[in-house]
Amino acid sequence: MSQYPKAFIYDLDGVITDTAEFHFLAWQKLAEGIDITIDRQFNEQLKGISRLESLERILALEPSMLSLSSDEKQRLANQKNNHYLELVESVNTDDILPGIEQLLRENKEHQMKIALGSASNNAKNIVDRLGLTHYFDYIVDASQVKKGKPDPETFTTAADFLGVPYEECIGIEDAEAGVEAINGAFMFSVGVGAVEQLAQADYLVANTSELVFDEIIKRYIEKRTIS
Ligand code: B16
Ligand code: MG
Repeated sequence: MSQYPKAFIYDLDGVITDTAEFHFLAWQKLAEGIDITIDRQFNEQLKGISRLESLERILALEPSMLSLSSDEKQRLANQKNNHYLELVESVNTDDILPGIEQLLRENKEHQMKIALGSASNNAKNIVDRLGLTHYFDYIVDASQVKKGKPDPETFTTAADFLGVPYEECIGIEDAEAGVEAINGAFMFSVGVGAVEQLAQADYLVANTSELVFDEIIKRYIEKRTIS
């Protein structure tokens, strides 16, 4: 038991629920309004990245847009968020990704701490809509960190609040920037997605239904034994 990790820190978008599609649709609508086209492949690099940083990456596709004032950029970011908030109104308990609630339950059964580490300012709202708030000992969203992913601050802020050493935490992420953040915090990283983006994860699964508690713990213990 002492070899077990003491905390699990979950990313939100792409791990607990698939809000990535809503972020994509909201950005696409915003981009269309300023004559920029984005596709799902481009959207991959926006995953886990803050709202303003995502906007900068979109504007960089059309160099004339880079001269916009910061007020104008803020206005566009707000507009995107309004599109996003309209889309997430339909989010409910059916939108929890497969395997997630089972994993949260097993964390609780093993007296492990549970935190959320999200780059989204809407994280608390989404977790509430999913009916999962009671599982979380702490929620870190974009408002609590100075440096977003790939900086480790999102994950270290959660572990510091929980009082758990970083090496005894497991972080779960679907984004390249997120896996980099977990690794940078010297936590055990579980990646959900494709090896092309997440090769740096300590343990990689293709989708959330493969997030099996016993297997994650086994891999964590193996890594801790070797290092
Ligand atoms: P918001 P995560 C991230 O959530 C999303 O992956 C990313 O696409 C989004 O831009 C970011 O949150 C900010 O979201 O506009 O709601 O503040 O994956 O870190 O849970
Ligand atoms: Mg994510």
